[in-house]
Amino acid sequence: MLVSLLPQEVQLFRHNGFVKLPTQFSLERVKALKAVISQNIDQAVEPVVRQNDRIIRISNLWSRGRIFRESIASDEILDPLEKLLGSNIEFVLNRHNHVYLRDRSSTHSLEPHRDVMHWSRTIVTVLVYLEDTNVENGCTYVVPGSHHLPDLLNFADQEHLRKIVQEQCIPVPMSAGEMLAIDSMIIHSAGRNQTDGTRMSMTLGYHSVDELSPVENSKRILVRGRRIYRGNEVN
Ligand SMILES: O=C(O)CCC(=O)C(=O)O
Repeated sequence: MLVSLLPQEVQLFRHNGFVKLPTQFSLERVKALKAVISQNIDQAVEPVVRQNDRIIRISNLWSRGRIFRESIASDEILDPLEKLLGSNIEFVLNRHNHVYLRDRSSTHSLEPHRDVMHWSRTIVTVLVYLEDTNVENGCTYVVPGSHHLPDLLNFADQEHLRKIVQEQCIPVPMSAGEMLAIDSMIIHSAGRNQTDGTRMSMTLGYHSVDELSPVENSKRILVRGRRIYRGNEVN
């Protein structure tokens, strides 16, 4: 039986802006995902992002086959997410939905950033690590609680942001198969890979079903529960 998030862990997520999921992918699943990802990279299956002629990101995972769809909609992810997002959950196609393969030369996502612009439209991002990540090979960094900070990225004086990031950012080392859920308003970045190896991870975005939207959104895939509409004119 799968374990889920405790109420206290939900509270920590709300407070800190991130939580390590109690579930993880089996090493068999990790191996199978890595094999398909390597194949996609070798065959340069579009859409991909290159840096120095090397593919460092493959995008649109949802359309890349069964193993990705099964992983994105897996109980390992959705059981704990239900505690954060409720029972009706959509996968977001047009934010993240990608795998990064980072090496020493990769510079993507090294700058501290938020994935979304406003707390009223945030998403939950799940980072799935397909290789062990640590300070040496560039694990994820977060500024705990920074999802609550107003207007931080718009400060005229970017010195504030730099100081906060420099002094308050903490590394989150994770093992292969483990998963980190973040509120996408949290200030975060990938670390620099200083090794000769790679650092592979999937970045996946989820949202609760929008109860006030009467139309289907083609950029959202229902992965658990059902679409509900609760606009005033029908209640
Ligand atoms: O891989 C990470 O540690 C962070 C990824 C990230 O920031 C992104 O994909 O937007």
